[in-house]
Amino acid sequence: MTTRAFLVVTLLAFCGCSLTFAAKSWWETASFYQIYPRSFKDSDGDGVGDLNGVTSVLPYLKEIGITGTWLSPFLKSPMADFGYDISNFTDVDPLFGTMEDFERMVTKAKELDIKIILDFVPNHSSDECEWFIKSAARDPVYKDYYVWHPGKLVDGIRQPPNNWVSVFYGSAWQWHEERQEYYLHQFDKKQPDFNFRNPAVREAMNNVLRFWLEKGVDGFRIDAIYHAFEIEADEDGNYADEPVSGWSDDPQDYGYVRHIYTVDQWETPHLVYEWRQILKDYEAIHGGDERILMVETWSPIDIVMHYYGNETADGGQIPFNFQMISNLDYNSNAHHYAEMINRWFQYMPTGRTPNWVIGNHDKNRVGTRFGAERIDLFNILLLTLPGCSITYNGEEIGMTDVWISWEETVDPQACNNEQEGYEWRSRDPARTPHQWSDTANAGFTTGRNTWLPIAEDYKLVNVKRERGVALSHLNIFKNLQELRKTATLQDGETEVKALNDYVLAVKRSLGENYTYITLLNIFDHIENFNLHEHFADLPAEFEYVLITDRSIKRKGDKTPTSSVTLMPHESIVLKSSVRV
Ligand SMILES: *[C@@H]1O[C@H](CO)[C@@H](O)[C@H](O)[C@H]1NC(C)=O
Ligand SMILES: *[C@@H]1O[C@H](CO)[C@@H](O)[C@H](O)[C@H]1NC(C)=O
Ligand SMILES: *[C@@H]1O[C@H](CO)[C@@H](O)[C@H](O)[C@H]1NC(C)=O
Ligand SMILES: CC(=O)N[C@H]1CO[C@H](CO)[C@@H](O)[C@@H]1O
Ligand SMILES: [Ca+2]
Ligand SMILES: [Ca+2]
Repeated sequence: MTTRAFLVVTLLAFCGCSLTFAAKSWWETASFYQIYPRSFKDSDGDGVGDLNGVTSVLPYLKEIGITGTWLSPFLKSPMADFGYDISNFTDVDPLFGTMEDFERMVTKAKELDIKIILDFVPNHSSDECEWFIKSAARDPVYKDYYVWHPGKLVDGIRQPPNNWVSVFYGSAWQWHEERQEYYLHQFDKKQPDFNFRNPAVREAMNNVLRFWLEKGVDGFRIDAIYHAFEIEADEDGNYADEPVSGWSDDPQDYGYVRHIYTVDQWETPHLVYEWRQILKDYEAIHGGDERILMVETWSPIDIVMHYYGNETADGGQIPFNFQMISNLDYNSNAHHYAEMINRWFQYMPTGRTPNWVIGNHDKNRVGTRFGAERIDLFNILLLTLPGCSITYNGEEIGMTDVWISWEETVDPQACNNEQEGYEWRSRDPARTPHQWSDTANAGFTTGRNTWLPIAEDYKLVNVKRERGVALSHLNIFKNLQELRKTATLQDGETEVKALNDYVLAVKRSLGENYTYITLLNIFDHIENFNLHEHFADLPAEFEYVLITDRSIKRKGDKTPTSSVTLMPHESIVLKSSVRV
């Protein structure tokens, strides 16, 4: 045996690492948490959450095992879309605090070893952004920062350039009196789209990334990237109509046309590669842990995969995996679950890391979409699958949607439309204030009013109470984070399968280490399985390491592998009694 081979063998024996030797980067098994700052914690009693509020509860993130948090925007904004309409990309909105407050938050997060990820909203700016104002005034530097068009004349009447529709209803083109042209807005008319075909715009956005890297952020979550590019104008400067979909008979409705020219243009992933290079350049000069990009795109899965990178360029480390959000509902059975999870593995390029998302500020809460009896199920699933998990604030305590009257509704996606059907369009129900305690306004604010109502169930569903209840959603979440630290859950192989229509199993194994099996009973039947019939090479006995309030077994109880029983809606994690 040569010395070198001997060294490798002893190293392997010594540290017990798996044969693929590469050390993992911090984010690869991270547990991320999305904070919606308006609703997390209010520090000054105005009823709106803010940065000092977030700073004050960072120890809570530590308590629940969070590695990093991405925060929805808190940048300068007229708040036509609650901060997704940014008027200054390098300034904090006074509603959320000051740049000094931001810096304090970063410092505190670093002390606690929690990574801070900023929401980067490149698809548009606010119409109150200085760049837009100058563009409208045809300032030579900014003239082409946005997508402008004179429109067309039909019978002498000026019409928008084409039939493109905004996500928030109505034409995607807005007439601008001063410039005497239309500008493109894929969202609200107060959110003009940038012209990413202009190199100056790309450089301006690159500088925004550099600015925040200098401020110490650990990465960015890129909002709605699939809207970045539109099809190029033809020789006459015109943009083609999108084909009518046949799904809606209202030409103002976003579903009226098929979006083949306004989303998912081939250039878009390359924009993300360019941004990743900026992060790498920064790391090369300043060192420190890897900076990350999370990419939000609601695209078909084969397109999503392009955001990981190509053969020569890296893209985002975490293109959000929305398979479960988009394709599962209340009635989905275990085969659907298995299929949605395995699809990601099938499509993911080798060497990349999977990620799992089940909720965010744009979707109904898990307990409302899938039923309160499945809240633990999803937390258990997300935290025992390999790769990174992303939890929307409040899901760890099992918050559910809050019904909000039309009068109290504030989400533009609902308010820009007629009243009929607003409940279906409004994203407010999943954005209500975080429930910290059973005191007034759930401990969210010391003020009298809150920007959205507090959930009626806050006296039962809150952090303080759940800390004291052994099998609360919160404590189950915390127990999961402890389990996640084991070598098998960090590095193990994964097998996901439906045992029948009702029960999903996730097996994690790692060489000669303990094997873990997550069993999720999605429905309300009692189920019994001989796990030997479903998985090879299992030892004769397993131990319960995680139970829920549906369980009749206790933690530490043993079960023969040949006969594992699940109660209705019971989700558990089992650990092999011996190393296999
Ligand atoms: C098994 O896991 C333990 C910790 O749970 C770890 O110390 C050990 O190195 C692992 N062994 C192998 C063979 O992976
Ligand atoms: C953004 O705000 C900063 C700080 O107030 C200011 O220096 C900068 O010029 C502003 N940028 C734009 C584009 O308005
Ligand atoms: C990958 O993307 C980079 C950056 O956009 C580009 O220059 C390169 O040609 C692409 N490589 C392949 C193999 O497509
Ligand atoms: C997916 C999506 O629509 N993301 C964001 C894009 O921008 C709009 C408008 O600002 C936001 O409302 C969305 O949340
Ligand atoms: Ca406040
Ligand atoms: Ca765009």
